[in-house]
This record gives sequence, structure tokens and C-alpha cells, in this order.
Amino acid sequence: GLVNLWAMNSTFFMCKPDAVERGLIGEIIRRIEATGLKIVRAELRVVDEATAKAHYAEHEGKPFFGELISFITSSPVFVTEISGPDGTWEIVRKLMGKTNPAEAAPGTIRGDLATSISANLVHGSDSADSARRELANFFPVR
Ligand code: RTP
Ligand code: MG
Repeated sequence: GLVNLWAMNSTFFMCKPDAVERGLIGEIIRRIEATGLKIVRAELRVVDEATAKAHYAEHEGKPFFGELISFITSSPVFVTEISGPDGTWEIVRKLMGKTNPAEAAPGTIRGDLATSISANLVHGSDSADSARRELANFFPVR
């Protein structure tokens, strides 16, 4: 079916610990599904330090890196694989809004619901290459 045809255009999407703690998984996933994109894999889990560090390797050495790793491993996150047409990662990024909620547009997840740059509710892959890398990191058995 359609989901199978879309398998090459999967992206990695995660509701971060603040989203889970605030009870916003349903609201966030509702917004994703409203676009027509499909959740093809999902799990609530605590991220281990090695997975977190591999995920955020591009930020190693930055002043917020330590805080970022301890935040993302602090309590359960909701990790997902989302499938859709070409450029699915970009559709999801637009829905998320800018990294800093203060700059995120109304109508976006971060613009409507997030409060700070460190607690910005969601993560989505920022390119097709990132999507492949991040899906392999979080879902090694496929
Ligand atoms: P993410 O990777 O979590 O989806 O967020 P993003 O692409 O929009 O932003 P990115 O530049 O990849 O940064 C990753 C996460 O690090 C935190 N951050 N803090 N204090 C700061 O200046 C700062 N900058 C980034 C944010 O929580 C961001 O989501
Ligand atoms: Mg990023």
C-alpha cells in the first residue's frame, strides 16, 4: 500500500521528555497525522547515553551539549518513524517551527506549545541524510 511506497522517505521524529511529561504526545502526533503523514513505527523509551551522544554528535563541544544529553536521557521520550512523500523530513520540520520557541511561528508545534530553547518539545531530522542516520541510530533492528 501507500505506506510501503513511502518507505524510502521516512524521517525520524521524537517527542522529547518535556512533551511526555506535559502530556502532549497526543496533541503533537495529532498535528503530524493531520498533514497526512503516517506513523509507521513508535515507542516510548528512555534513551541511553551512547544513543543520545551519537544522535547529537554534531553539537559535541558546544556549551549546551552536556545539558542537552542529560535532558534527552532524563526521562522517557516518544521516538517515531514517519513516512510520506519526497521531503517528508521537511514537512515535519515546518510543522515543528524554529528551534527557539520565541522565534517559532504561531501554528507550529514549538510556536504554540514550547517555552524555552532547551525544552522545545520535539526533534525532527534536518535532511534526508540525517533521517537515515538517525533512524539507524534509534531503530537499529529494521
Ligand atoms: P533538534 O535537533 O532537537 O530537532 O533541534 P533543532 O534541529 O531545531 O536544533 P539544533 O540546532 O539541532 O539543536 C539541538 C537542540 O539543542 C538545543 N539547543 N540549545 N542553548 C542553546 O543555544 C541551544 N541551541 C540548541 C535545543 O534544545 C535544540 O533543539
Ligand atoms: Mg537538530
